[in-house]
Order: sequence, then C-alpha cells, then structure tokens
Amino acid sequence: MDLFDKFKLGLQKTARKITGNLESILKITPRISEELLGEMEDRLVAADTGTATARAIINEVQEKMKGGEKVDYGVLTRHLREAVFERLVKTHKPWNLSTPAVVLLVGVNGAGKTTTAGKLAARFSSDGRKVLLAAADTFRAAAEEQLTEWASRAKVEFIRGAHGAAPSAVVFDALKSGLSQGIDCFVVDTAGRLHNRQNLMEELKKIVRVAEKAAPGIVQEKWLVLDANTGQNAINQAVEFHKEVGLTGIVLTKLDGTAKGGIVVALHEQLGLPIRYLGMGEGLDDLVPFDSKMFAEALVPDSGD
Ligand SMILES: Nc1nc2c(ncn2[C@@H]2O[C@H](COP(=O)(O)OP(=O)(O)OP(=O)(O)O)[C@@H](O)[C@H]2O)c(=O)[nH]1
Ligand SMILES: [Mg+2]
Repeated sequence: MDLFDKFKLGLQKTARKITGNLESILKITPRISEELLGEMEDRLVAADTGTATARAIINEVQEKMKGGEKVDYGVLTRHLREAVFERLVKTHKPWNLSTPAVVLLVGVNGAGKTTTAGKLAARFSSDGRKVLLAAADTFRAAAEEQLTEWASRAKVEFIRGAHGAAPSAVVFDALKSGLSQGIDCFVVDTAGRLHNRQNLMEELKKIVRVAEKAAPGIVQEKWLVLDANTGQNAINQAVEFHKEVGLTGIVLTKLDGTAKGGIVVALHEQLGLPIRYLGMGEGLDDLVPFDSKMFAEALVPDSGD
C-alpha cells in the first residue's frame, strides 16, 4: 500500500461524513444555495473541524463560487479541498531531527503514547538511526512490559527504571548509558496524565530539565499524543500541555476508527501546532508522516458517493 492509500484508508470514514451522497445531491440540484452551504458546514462540524473553522471554510467556498460558476461535485470539492489544504500547509513547518535527539511523548491516559513510541522507534531505526526506547512511565507496572514488547518488535534498545522510580531519573539513566553507546535517538514514553494536574505537569517539566542538563539542546521534539476520538476537548488538552511544556507537534492516533478526522484541521487552525504523524492502526507500520496535500485530498476526495 502506498502512502496515499494509507491516507485514504485512514480517512475513509471522515471523508464519507463530509462528501457522502454529495454527488447525487448536486446532480439533482446543481446550484449553490444557502441550504447546501449550511449542510456542508454541518458536515464539517460533524467531522470535528470545529464550528469556527467550518464556518471559515464555507465562507471561502462561497466567495469562490460568487462568480456564478456552475456547481458540480468536482468544483465544490475542489474549493473545499483547497480551503483545507491552505490551512494545513500554513502551519506545517518542515522538521528534522539532528543527532542526538530526544523525542518526548506526552498525553492523557490511553491516547496511544506507548504504541506510538514503539512505532516511532521502528521508523527512526529503519531510517538508520540508533534508537533507544525509554520507559519513563514508571507508574503502571504493565506499561514497562508493554514497551519491552514494542522494543523487541522494533528491534531497538530499551531501558526501564525500577517500578515507581522518578521518570526523570529513568531519562537521565537512559541518556547517560545511551550517549556513551552511540545512541542518537531517544524515544521517551511517559505515563498518561490529565492536563489539569499541575504536579504531573511539573514531572514532565522535570524530565525536560534533567535531559537538557545531561545534554543541552537534546530535547528537540515534544509531541502531544492525541486520540482522534477525543472531540473538541483535544483542543483544550493541546492548549494546556503546550502552555506547560512547549509542544513542538502532535501525533494524532486512532484515525482509522473514527469519522472525526476533521480535528486535524481544527488543531492546525486554532493552535498553529503541526501534526507530525498520524496513527492509523495497531501495527508497527501503521504510523504515517503527516502530509498536508495527501491529507486534504483524502479528506475531500475528488470522486464522490
Ligand atoms: N486502531 C488504533 N488503535 C490504536 C492506535 N494507537 C494506539 N491504539 C490502541 O489504543 C490503546 C491504548 O494505546 P497505548 O499506546 O497503550 O496508550 P497510552 O497513551 O500509552 O496509554 P497509557 O500509558 O495508559 O496512558 C491500545 O489498545 C492500542 O493498541 C491507532 O493508531 N489505531
Ligand atoms: Mg502507555
């Protein structure tokens, strides 16, 4: 399966929500009307783009159609696709991990951090990096077992702390031993935490401080792992985590099971934070690097019904 097929598959349900039977509707009534625009806006909201973003997109489409262009499925979806693409591409800065680097994964419980850590480790390793997975989730005993399994699946080095040890101490140990072995990429899994628990946020900041002390500049990426099914609360989570730790990007997981993929547009538009990867399944290969063009094309496909 090529990359675009993965986008199409992962966004199938969301795309259906946005464009399902639109082609038939437009064949019967090929006119742009308040009713049609209202319906399109509702569809975008249902796909979780957020009300403000949906409105802005529809206003742009309406502006473009003012020239009296005859509307059919192809024309309407082209305008929609462009409006989505422009929002994504504006925020999407290219990124590059220099060596050595820490990629820190944070987020609420069950978002998909551990799974993402495993998938990322495999991906970075196949890019030729020497990867170490660090289990800074010392809170749940099962978490370390889960990460051990991912490390063996991804065939990368692994380090864990004693149960209940300070997460920052695990990261310190990982850096100390890893840097001397020539590890150039440390993927750090952390325990799930609610964004409004200040003591747990302090724990994350401490991980960053300790890592930076061991190797200044090493914490290059701090990604919030978000479950695509979270709904608009995802925005609050992102705002709070960003305020506390200064996020550099987002990994959106479980896109494969949801019709709410429009949250990607809302996150870009409302936070200005780029999505780095999309989780589209539970397998090692089910993590795809974000691409604005492929995303917009899969979200608003050019063939309907
Ligand atoms: N379908 C699907 N399932 C996923 C994806 N990512 C994670 N999961 C599943 O979501 C569940 C939770 O994933 P974890 O990786 O354990 O989540 P976590 O954030 O580490 O959870 P805590 O450590 O408890 O906070 C698991 O059953 C994963 O298999 C994805 O992209 N698609
Ligand atoms: Mg976990």
